[in-house]
Amino acid sequence: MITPLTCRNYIAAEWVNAACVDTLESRNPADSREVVATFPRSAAVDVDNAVAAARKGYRSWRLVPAPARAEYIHKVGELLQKYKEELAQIMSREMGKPLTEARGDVQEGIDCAFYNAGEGRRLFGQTTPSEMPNKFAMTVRTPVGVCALITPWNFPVAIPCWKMMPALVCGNTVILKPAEDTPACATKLIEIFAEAGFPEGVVNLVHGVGQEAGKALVEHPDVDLVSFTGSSETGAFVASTCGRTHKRVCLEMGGKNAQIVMEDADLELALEGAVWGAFGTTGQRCTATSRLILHRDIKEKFTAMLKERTSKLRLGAGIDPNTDIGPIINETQLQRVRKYLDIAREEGAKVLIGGEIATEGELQHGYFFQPTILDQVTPKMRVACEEIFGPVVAVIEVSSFEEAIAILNNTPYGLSSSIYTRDVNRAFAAMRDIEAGITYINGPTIGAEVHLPFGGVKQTGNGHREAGSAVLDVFTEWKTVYVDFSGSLQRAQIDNRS
Ligand code: UN1
Repeated sequence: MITPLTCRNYIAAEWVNAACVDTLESRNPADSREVVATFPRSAAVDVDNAVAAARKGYRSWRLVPAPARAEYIHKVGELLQKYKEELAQIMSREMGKPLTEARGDVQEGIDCAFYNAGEGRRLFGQTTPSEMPNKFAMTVRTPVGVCALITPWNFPVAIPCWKMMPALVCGNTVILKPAEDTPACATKLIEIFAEAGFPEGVVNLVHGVGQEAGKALVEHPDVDLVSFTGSSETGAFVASTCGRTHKRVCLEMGGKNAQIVMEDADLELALEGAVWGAFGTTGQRCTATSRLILHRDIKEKFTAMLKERTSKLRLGAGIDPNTDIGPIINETQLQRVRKYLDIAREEGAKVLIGGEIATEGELQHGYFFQPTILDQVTPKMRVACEEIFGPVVAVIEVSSFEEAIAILNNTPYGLSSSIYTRDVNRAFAAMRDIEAGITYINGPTIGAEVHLPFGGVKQTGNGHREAGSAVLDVFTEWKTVYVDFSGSLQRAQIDNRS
């Protein structure tokens, strides 16, 4: 057993204890006997301290030229490269994903660093003609202020990076409140930010429980912006609180992503996409494929192929190089997935493979669920509508392209989507008609890249996008500037034309 890491808060460039001595633990989901880290149960007073530090830091950070701010981000990118393996090992133990995926998660953070570092020399505004002679008009981006960033456990490095890096390059200061399940990942990540030498108060970390530290941050009157990735229920609370307290808010919530496989698709390719999209990261991505919409002409063949391929997947600890599928994050989530299987059976879905908690050998010590295919699912069943967030995929049969698109769209969510077809006309029609923030043609629903907008329509989000240059609209305010060099008063909105 490795000694658990003792995590502390990071406020005003110091590692500090929380006011309350209570601590909580994160455990290895592949072997719940192992404590990975202990972390403080921060209260409103700790949040107050972090917000005060971030406010103080903001006064000078906003005035640091953006290219100089970007150099810190670049340094974080280099340090992430240096500590990549160490971070990936911690992540595999604390969150459970296979090492190859954990390295990919850190790499996403590295890519995000170098992309956002480049933004320091862009942050473009516009210039445009004025109605008046000898008058100049332009727009500039200005920071929003103190940003509370509330992040989930499923991408414990990449998602904090997505939020912190653009926020910082735009001149904001940040308080990260990471998920309770992954405090060690957050601590290691913030150690890297500390090593990069950001000025005091620019980067802050507050551990704790969502209902306590998270809630206090969202309600805090001196927080200007909340960026949240997580469940729809918590997102609704965040949205309403931010509405009431007049904060800017960016939400990234649930998904019920589907992959369509048409009768003309390359079935081997679609199969690999389905397996990776549904069972990669144990189905615990908000982009995971949780519905497979199959054309009736290939449905029997494709589900047989899928069953065969799924039967070969090996469950195990993330740090074991033979593992294809890691554990579910914790007992609560494991039981939630199991309950959905009860619901599926009651609703009349057929369990083609899997469907149970895995308990053989070493697996009994962890939170493992067998990769599961549900057949004969109809669009109205709860398992076809609700986000499960586990290795469970629901198969729905359709008779036409139009029906496939209609069923894909028949969900309150709209994050990711995919269609496998060789017909270029259908591919373009799908691109146009699918209601989702992301559509893949002949690729799985997972695997978004950091330089493109990430986010969803309908109940997945609130109209914002993360990543790419679109995220700048979250972390900056537009300022419109008019410069009148005529030397005389020019009155706008006066019309002398008769
Ligand atoms: C998430 O699950 O919240 O597109 C993020 C993907 C990853 C990010 C997933 N790049 O699958």
